[in-house]
Amino acid sequence: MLTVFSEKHALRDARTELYGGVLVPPFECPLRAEHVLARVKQVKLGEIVAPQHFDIEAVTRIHDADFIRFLETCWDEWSALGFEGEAIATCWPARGMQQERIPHHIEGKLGHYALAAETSISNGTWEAARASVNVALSAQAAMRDGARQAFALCRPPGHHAARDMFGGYCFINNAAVAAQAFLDQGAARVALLDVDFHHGNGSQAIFYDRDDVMFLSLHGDPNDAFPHFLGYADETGAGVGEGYNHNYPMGPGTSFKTWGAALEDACRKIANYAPDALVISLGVDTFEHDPISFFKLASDDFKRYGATIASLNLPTLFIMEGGYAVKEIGLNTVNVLAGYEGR
Ligand code: B3N
Ligand code: ZN
Repeated sequence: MLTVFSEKHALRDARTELYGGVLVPPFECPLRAEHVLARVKQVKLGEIVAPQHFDIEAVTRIHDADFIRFLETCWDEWSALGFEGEAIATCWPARGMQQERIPHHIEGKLGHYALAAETSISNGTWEAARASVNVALSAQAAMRDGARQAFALCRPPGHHAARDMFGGYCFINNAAVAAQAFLDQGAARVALLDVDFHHGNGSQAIFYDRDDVMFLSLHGDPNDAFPHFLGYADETGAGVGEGYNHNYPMGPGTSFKTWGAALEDACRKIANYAPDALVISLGVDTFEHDPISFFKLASDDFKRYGATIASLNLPTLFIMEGGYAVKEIGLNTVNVLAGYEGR
């Protein structure tokens, strides 16, 4: 399987994440991608290539232009004010306040465009996020040119990023941009299956009122897990999108038996939908020893579910999302890809 990887991921190297009321070193760190790349090389998964450059129009098919401009300029605006720390939102348009107004001051812009406070914007974040979406688009282009499957080793991840919001370590929604690229190249339907531990709120919101992308997500019950305010089972789509959104929230301690049954159900829905392409938001924070999650998948389970995804027999684009057990992230991620390839 082809892997696309950009060294520019390392430009996303924030010093701080807000967790438990304290600024801690981010769980989403450069070492993650390096470990995945090392494992791809170790098992000789296939060719590894650098991304091509894509015009921003591929990104603004999904994201608002003003949001992209904000991501591009946020660090400069923030650092020009002489703050000691990284850019973190502290003030939001809460209930009863103006939702649509975008204040001039960077504090106001951060509140408008942030969906949560844990993710700081640091120097280099924009460049890394831009490279990350180029990784996704390059892997997608390889499939346009004939590859049956590809692995986009994206970092930073993307599935929490909505049309005009960042957060949950995500800035540009790599999977959504890639799904849209399939459609723009002639696909009639794309399925986006999110197996990351966290609900892909950004992907869901982007495609919620559409029937050309079916979104399915297996994740920690938002009652107990980030992003808390989306990802419930009763969210089934809107308008022509009604019936094309499927959430599988699961509770603390969920085993592979339960998780695998949800995957089987999701795969049946995908097969009935008969998409032209399948995009997988591949997070491996479902791992039993992940430091921020609560599912109990073992390393071998990742191989097993890779094989389940392969049984759909669809052109499949894997997009890297979360996973914070850094020592095992390479093993678990590549197990999915190896399992998919029947190794
Ligand atoms: O959810 C958390 C969180 C939970 C537990 C933690 N422990 C026990 C150390 C630490 C953090 N934080 C909120 C931000 C989560 C972003 C998730 C990003 C992701 O992987 N999305 O797929
Ligand atoms: Zn996650």
